[in-house]
Amino acid sequence: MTLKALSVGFFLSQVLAVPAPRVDADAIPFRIPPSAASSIPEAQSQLDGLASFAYGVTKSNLESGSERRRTNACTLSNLSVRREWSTFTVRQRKAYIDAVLCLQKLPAKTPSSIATGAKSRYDDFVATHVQQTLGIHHTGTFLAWHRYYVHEYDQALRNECSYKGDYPYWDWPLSAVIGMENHPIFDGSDTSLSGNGKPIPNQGDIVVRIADFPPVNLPSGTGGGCVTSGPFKDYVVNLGPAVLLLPGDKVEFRPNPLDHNPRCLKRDLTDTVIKKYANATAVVDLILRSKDIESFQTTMQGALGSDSVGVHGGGHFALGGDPGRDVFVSPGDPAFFLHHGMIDRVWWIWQSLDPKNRRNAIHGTGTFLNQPPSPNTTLDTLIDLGHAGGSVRPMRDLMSTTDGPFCYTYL
Ligand SMILES: [Cu+2]
Repeated sequence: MTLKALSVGFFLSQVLAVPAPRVDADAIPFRIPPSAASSIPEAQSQLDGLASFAYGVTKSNLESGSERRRTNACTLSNLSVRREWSTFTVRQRKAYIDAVLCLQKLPAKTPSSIATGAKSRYDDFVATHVQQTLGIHHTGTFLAWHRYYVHEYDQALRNECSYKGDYPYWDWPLSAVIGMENHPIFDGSDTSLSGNGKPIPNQGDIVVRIADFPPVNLPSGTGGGCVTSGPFKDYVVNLGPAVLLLPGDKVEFRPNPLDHNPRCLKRDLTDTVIKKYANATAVVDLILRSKDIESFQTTMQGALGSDSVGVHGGGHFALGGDPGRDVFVSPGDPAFFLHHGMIDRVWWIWQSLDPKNRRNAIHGTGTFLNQPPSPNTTLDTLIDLGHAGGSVRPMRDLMSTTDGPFCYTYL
């Protein structure tokens, strides 16, 4: 939180007014705010407080062991910490980038009979997401599936590319304050995940259409073309498009998005979108207003028929470009994995506010908006990440960041 506090120093005093992490949950003098502040600095302060509280709850659970299974080896001493990219040193950023580049060079495990376009270990993750998209968005599995997916990506970086650092996430509210291109993830430097795409002027709106619901119109950004600098300037996107939304209400797709279709990574960084859908007020409002998992995950993905794409869509559409605007192929942009780190963090915070009722809360079925109708997702529903990695696991293993196979927290 150091740099965040620095970059938005004008409300440093309020940040300091909330308890710092590394304190016992019971000792946290924290009152859950009744609602999100409309003032961005105040909402940021609320969010910092909520995250500190969640950290305290996680820590206290590990100390007491009350939430742990006896077989679980997660303790305070091996608890890994996920941090915002801005808090990484130059060296730490480079280590992470090197590991991602390594994954993009390793051979794929996905047989070409399944996906001729899966050319690298990195592509295994993209291919799995493409194959399962309609079973993992607007379903009961959405949050847990992506938690497991991000975890296995983290594991691949460590086990196959010798990564030893912390896992990074993307703090959207910071981008909403300082602008996408000023965020160290997207500033285009050697220590970013590459920046904006080459500017393409006079682009039309992006029109998001789902089923028969009224569409949501989003402005296009300040880029649109291939990224021009940074570590992923020469990175080749191999898979897709499947349903790529283009400016001017157009859609691009391939008959088989798993076929090989090499092209550059495009971005269209869009401040308007991150400011509108994923600023601090929006994030805190999502956390505080959602009283059950149904409303939490629906609001997060954009309630259909509302004019919102939620914080989830907010992050994806603020990246823009190709494959950023393709719900199937979006993990083809390396920033996806920092975006979904933040998605997971927000879920972790929300769960921590009422662990008894929220830790195992699931709502939904196994099909996108339950079309075609399918059975309800339960704690016994199995999640299979295919060639991306990991064993087939029941949902119950994926509901906690410390009780089960995972052992991490967020700062
Ligand atoms: Cu997804």
